[in-house]
Amino acid sequence: MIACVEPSIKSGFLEFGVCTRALPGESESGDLHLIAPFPKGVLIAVVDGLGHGCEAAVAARAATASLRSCPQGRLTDLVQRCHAALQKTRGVVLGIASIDADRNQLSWLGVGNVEGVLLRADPTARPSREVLPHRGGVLGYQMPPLRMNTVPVACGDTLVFATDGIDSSFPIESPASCDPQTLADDIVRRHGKQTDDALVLVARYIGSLP
Ligand SMILES: [Mn+2]
Repeated sequence: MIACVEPSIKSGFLEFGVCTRALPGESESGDLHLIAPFPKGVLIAVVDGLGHGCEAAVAARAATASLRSCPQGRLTDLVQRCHAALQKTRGVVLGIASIDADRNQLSWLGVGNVEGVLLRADPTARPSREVLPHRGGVLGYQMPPLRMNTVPVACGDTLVFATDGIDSSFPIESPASCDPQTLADDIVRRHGKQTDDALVLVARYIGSLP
């Protein structure tokens, strides 16, 4: 069953869509997302609790609660705090990004198997896409040395996060004109695996709303 949040939502500095599907037979997904605006920025995260079902969902909820409680600040500090909050859980892998809307910068990092790509709206931009820097590991269990990148971000640029319930070879066409929710739904429908929970988050940077 596919549970979609429709239509695309505008929040803070983003227009976004999320599509998620629990492993067939499970009532709960261990894949969760978080959009947490703060003054002059927004935190965006996708977490995948280890395994699936109830215990995976418990770990994923603990991770999003930790991040939501304090969404502003250095990403490495947020992730350290999240790691500490997950010690008694199965742990999670995650992709996380923080946008500084004053500077038009995006910082991001990944731990474990979450894919992330930032697609440029400007057709002449080179490179036309950036890939999430990530390291192997599991938050709450074995945290690797974190590797964070900071890149410029412009209005219309689109961030896509996908958990490993999505075939990692999923193609992403230039989505500048594509509605974020439609794109998220499409990726899950066409590239979701039947063997794991799946979640796709598509977030387009729109700057400050008038
Ligand atoms: Mn998974």
